[in-house]
Amino acid sequence: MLKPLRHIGTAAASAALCALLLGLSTTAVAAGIKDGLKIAFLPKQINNPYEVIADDGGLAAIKEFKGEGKVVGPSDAGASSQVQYINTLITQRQNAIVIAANDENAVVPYLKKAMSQGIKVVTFDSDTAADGRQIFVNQANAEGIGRGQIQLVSKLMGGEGEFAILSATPNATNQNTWIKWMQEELKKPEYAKIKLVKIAYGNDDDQKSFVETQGLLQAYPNLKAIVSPTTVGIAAAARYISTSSSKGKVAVTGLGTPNQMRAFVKNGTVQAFQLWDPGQLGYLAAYAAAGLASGTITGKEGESFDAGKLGKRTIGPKGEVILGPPTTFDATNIDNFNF
Ligand code: RAM
Repeated sequence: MLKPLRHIGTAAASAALCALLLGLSTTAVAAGIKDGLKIAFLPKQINNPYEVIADDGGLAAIKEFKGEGKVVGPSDAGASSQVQYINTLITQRQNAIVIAANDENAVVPYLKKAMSQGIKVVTFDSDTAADGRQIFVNQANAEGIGRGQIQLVSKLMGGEGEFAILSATPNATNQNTWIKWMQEELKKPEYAKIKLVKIAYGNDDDQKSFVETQGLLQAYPNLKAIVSPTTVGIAAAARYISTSSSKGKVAVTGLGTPNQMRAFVKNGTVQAFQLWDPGQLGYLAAYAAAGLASGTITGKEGESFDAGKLGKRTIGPKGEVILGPPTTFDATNIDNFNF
């Protein structure tokens, strides 16, 4: 009799221990995060597939810590298109706004107004000037992204020839920062035979990016590559080139989502391109916003916060939190990614 009883006792004890551990781990997922936080995502544009994945990642995080999440935003990435949404979110008394800014400065006065009323502001994907937010959640180190794009295109061009950049909007903070680092990288002697002939802007609009691609090919008959550091631009450029006589002659690379680029890799239009996981970016940004809104962090360098399945993250200089390094996709690995 003793043995089974002891056995039951042990089972009960281990069940209790399990419950305790489970309880602890549930608390750990949302360490210090208040229930019911109202967090709004404000992407560059609501109809950009990249932004949709990022926002969905944010909403998944908000569900984990039992907040109330929502996504609002403009259909174009114009400099001031987000202002009216910020004003509405202030009126609605959101606890935090998570914004991918279309312009470094245009939204700042409105975000400052939000912060002065106790609403926490996190930028992600595309930053504002530092006084417009408390934390910037960056997809990867900006210098690394910019330099990496040149290293990749140089390889695809065999180290020489003309190339053009097809960017997003002329005011996009993220693309402009990456382009600045691309130009820095180009100063190195190993790129002496590579020439950047033009920076074109497709405004993160599919049709405009398509037409700009056509224009680049016409204006620069010797073009050997187009680098498009925007998921909208690279997909439009690849679509144009895939059915043109430039296919196989002009390399297309940049930053794209594997799901949008898969067909172009398979049909030989694109050899390699890069990105990070946009869903993880939104997820991390939501946890940063929750930490600020719960008072567990203030945005100062050195503070750490719990980011759910992404673990503990630490705030770096200038309130920046970095997700991680980008991945290079090509025919050998693209099928391992579904976003
Ligand atoms: C587009 C947007 C976004 C950028 C990606 C790479 O979807 O411009 O801001 O991070 O491309």
